[in-house]
Amino acid sequence: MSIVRKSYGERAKLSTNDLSKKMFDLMEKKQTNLSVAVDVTKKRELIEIADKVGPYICLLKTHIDIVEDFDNDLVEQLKRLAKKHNFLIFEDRKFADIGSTVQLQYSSGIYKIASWADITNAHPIPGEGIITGLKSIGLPLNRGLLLLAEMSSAGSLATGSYTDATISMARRHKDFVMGFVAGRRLSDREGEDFITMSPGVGLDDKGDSMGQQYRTPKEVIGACGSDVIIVGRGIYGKGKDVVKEAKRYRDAGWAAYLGRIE
Ligand code: S5P
Repeated sequence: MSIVRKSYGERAKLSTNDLSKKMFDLMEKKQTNLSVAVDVTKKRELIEIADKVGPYICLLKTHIDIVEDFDNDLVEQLKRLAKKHNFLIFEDRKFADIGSTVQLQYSSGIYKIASWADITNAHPIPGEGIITGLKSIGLPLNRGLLLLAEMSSAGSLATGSYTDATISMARRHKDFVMGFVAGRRLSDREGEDFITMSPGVGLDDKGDSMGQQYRTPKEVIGACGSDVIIVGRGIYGKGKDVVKEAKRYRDAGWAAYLGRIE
């Protein structure tokens, strides 16, 4: 796989996927390829962190179902912060069911994810119907989907032919599938440009006690050609200064990107 030397701005111009275009444009303008994964269980904490990291991120990643005091006002506040700081919202729902079920999970229930999350993601395990189902809800709302082609955790089964089949599925739905959650750039075919977002990024630790594995922004963006670093506990973990860490990861991610395109 060759490393992409094009800037995010150039890729925005060339992209055929509306949301990728928006994402690349935002990254170029705001000079950040950092996404913060805010895995906290209290509404107030989620909003507080989102507001603090807002100026430094291109994308806020949520796990909305872990928030104990979830209500519609949380969604309204997140949307307001997204506007205030100019970032997109990614609900990391990891859908993994048949098309007809994911349609309902995406549009309905308490969370009504499709109504507020610019981006969500899905495991390709059920086959292409999962994309068709999500697309029927998301595309009319200008939403985008990431497929989990690889995972950052030790022993992940998403490797080899599974990852290859995921790329083929994405190619058949380029209007809705904007790219992948993966550890590296997966495709450099002429005329297509999937965005790659990589979790499992840390500057201080190598992993956690439950199989998470961390690499540095330099490895992920520079050597492996990914586009967005997803960082959680490295920024908001115990005793951390959230703003200081967000700046630090933003700077590290951006430096790795500049080193790659130059
Ligand atoms: O392979 C993956 C895919 C995802 S989306 N590995 C991951 O860790 N994630 C998510 O990224 C995970 O659900 C969590 O929200 C975040 C990583 O958090 P951290 O605290 O380990 O940086």
